[in-house]
Parts: sequence; structure tokens; C-alpha cells
Amino acid sequence: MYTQSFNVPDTPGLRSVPLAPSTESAESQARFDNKIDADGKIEPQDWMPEAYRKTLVRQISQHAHSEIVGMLPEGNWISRAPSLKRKTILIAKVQDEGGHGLYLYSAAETLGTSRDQMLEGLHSGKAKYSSIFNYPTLNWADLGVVGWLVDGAAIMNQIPLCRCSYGPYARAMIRVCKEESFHQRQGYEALLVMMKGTVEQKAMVQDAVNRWWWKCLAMFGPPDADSPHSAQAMRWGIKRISNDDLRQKFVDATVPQAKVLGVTLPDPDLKWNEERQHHDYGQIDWDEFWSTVNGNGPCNKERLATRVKAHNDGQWVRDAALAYSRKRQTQAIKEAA
Ligand code: BYC
Repeated sequence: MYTQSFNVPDTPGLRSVPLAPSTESAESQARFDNKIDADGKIEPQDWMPEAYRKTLVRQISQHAHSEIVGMLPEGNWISRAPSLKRKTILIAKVQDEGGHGLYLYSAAETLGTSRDQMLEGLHSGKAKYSSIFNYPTLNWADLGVVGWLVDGAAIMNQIPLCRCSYGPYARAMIRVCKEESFHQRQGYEALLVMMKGTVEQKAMVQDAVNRWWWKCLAMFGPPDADSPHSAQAMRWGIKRISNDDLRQKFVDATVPQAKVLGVTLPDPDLKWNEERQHHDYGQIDWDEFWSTVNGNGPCNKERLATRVKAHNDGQWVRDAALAYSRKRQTQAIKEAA
């Protein structure tokens, strides 16, 4: 469905902006600009404008937080998966999300921000994470829909990030996308099985699709005209495709999948537009999106409280690891003396 070979043309849907002015030496700036213009990679040791660094730390750390918080709505279902096979798959998936968070924190650390600083941002509520994880997973059909639609939207957004101008982020995303592709397929397959089941099972799938569809469309971020970061991020080669263009690609890819599955996407305005060669779709409720992003969604408080508790409960592990590492160092010094 979505693979590494998914082809993403460079068709920026946004006006271009000049490179951000810098107070650093003109020579360093020119080297950076040339590399960006030549579609090269910026590496951690390279000079970069502070605004570029800041944008990357913001985006990569928020992405890492999303992966870690994203483990929660699915983790809730590990003990209630309907079969051993589904439980094994779900454990592997949740573990993968934890791994994605760790690659991404590591990528952000190469920009000079410590993991503790990033976690402080998450735990204090200052840093954002994806709006989608503030909604509840009410039953097993939700887990299938999270795989199909939430992971599907995530891949659509993340494949272009494999070509991001910052090397460590781009390389992390290649592995993340391979794993996400599996996640999306397993969700879709779980739904296909349910859709061959009883009337009640089919109704559960449709109900879950009804509840998640619009939230997934909002995952791509605000419309381009209201997206403060997009134009500059595209100029820097961080973002390759705009929020609205990715949303459109997702809608176009999902409509035929819904047909095969036998579910209706809950949008009376959804229809093929021959002239645009794309599907038209209805209005997203942006007030609801911003309310959720700003901390007032159905699960924001619960998600943060769970993360803070997990971090605090793990303090003894970090203390023990540090104590062990100090002991090893002391031993090594003694042996060398
Ligand atoms: N939720 O100017 P914009 C996953 C914020 S992981 C919350 O367009 P940008 C998965 C945005 O941060 C999914 N906030 O920003 C994991 C900004 O606020 P700040 C996560 C959102 O950065 C486990 C403001 O709105 N994926 O799927 O150019 C299991 C203005 O927006 C959202 C990533 O993080 C949102 N949905 O574009 C299963 C991918 N959208 O920072 C699945 C990497 C926007 O100024 N990130 N905001 O306070 C990106 O590609 C970009 O950061 C975004 C936003 C497209 C998300």
C-alpha cells in the first residue's frame, strides 16, 4: 500500500520564501544555502542557522513524543487482544513505536538538545505531540482502524521526510517508514477479517471508521494558509510536501481501500472531481483540532499523567544504570593504574 518506493514529486504547494537571514559569517551561510539548493544533506558537525536547528529540534522532538505517547492507546489493548496471534502482533507494533521514539530522540540529540530537556518539554505540557493520540481506543475495531488510517496517515507524512535535508532525521525515517508500512497493513488485514465476520463485527468497524476518519485528516496539520512553519520548512528541505497536498494524497489513496474493505467514509461531500483528478472532501473541524492540540481533547490529561508516571517509575532503572557505569569506570581506572 505505502512503501519505500512511494513516489513523491517535488511540487511545493506553498509560496517560496527567502532563506532566513543569519548573523553568522556570510561564508558559512553561503555554504549551507548551496548545500540546501543542491539538495544535499546537512550533518550534525556542519554549520547551520540557529533557526534551522530550532525548527528541527521542535519537529523531531514532537515527532519522538508522538511515537512514545502513541504507544498508549494501543498498549491498553495488549491484554485484551482477541487471539494470541493478534496479541503477538500488537506487542511487536507497540515495541516498534517505542523504538521509533528512541531513534528520533537520538536524531534530535545530535542538534545539541539533551533528552532530559526534550522530556521536560513533554512532561510539562510545553511540547506538542500528535493530536491523534488524545482520542480513546474504545474497542478492538479501533485498533484495526488505528493501524489502517492513523499509521496510513503517518506514512503518507513520513515518506517525504526520508528525503529531509537533515541527515540523521532522514536516515531515521527510512527505518521508521519500513516498520510503519507493516503496521498499516496489519491494521487493514485485521479489519478485513472483521468485515468477513458477524453483523456486529462489521458495525464495529464502521463505527470506528466514523469516529477516526476526520481526526486522521487533521493529523496532517492546519491548512497551508494557516501553517506558520510550512513555507520556511519547505525552503529548507525539511518538509517536501505541504500539509494540504499530503492530506489530499491520503484521501485519494484511502477511498479505494475503503471500497475493498466495504466501509463508508463518513463524509457526504467526498466525491471524485474529474477536473482536479482528486477527491473533493468536506470541512475539517479545526476548532476541535486546536482545542485538542491545546490540551482539551478527551484523553490529553490521562496521556500526560501516564507518561509522567512511567518516567518517574523508571527513575530507579536510570539510577541503577548510572551507578553501574560509575562503578565500571572506577574499576577501569584502578586496573589501568
Ligand atoms: N498534532 O505550521 P505547522 C505516528 C502544530 S507519529 C499536534 O503546519 P509543522 C504514530 C505544529 O506542531 C505522528 N500539533 O507545523 C506513532 C505547530 O505548533 P508549534 C507524528 C500539530 O511542524 C505511534 C502548529 O500546529 N508525526 O503517526 O510545519 C503509533 C502549526 O502547524 C499537528 C510527526 O510528528 C498535529 N496533528 O507541520 C502510530 C511527523 N499538526 O510546534 C502512529 C513529523 C500541526 O509551533 N512532523 N501541529 O507549537 C511533521 O511532519 C510536522 O511537524 C507536522 C506539522 C506536519 C505535524
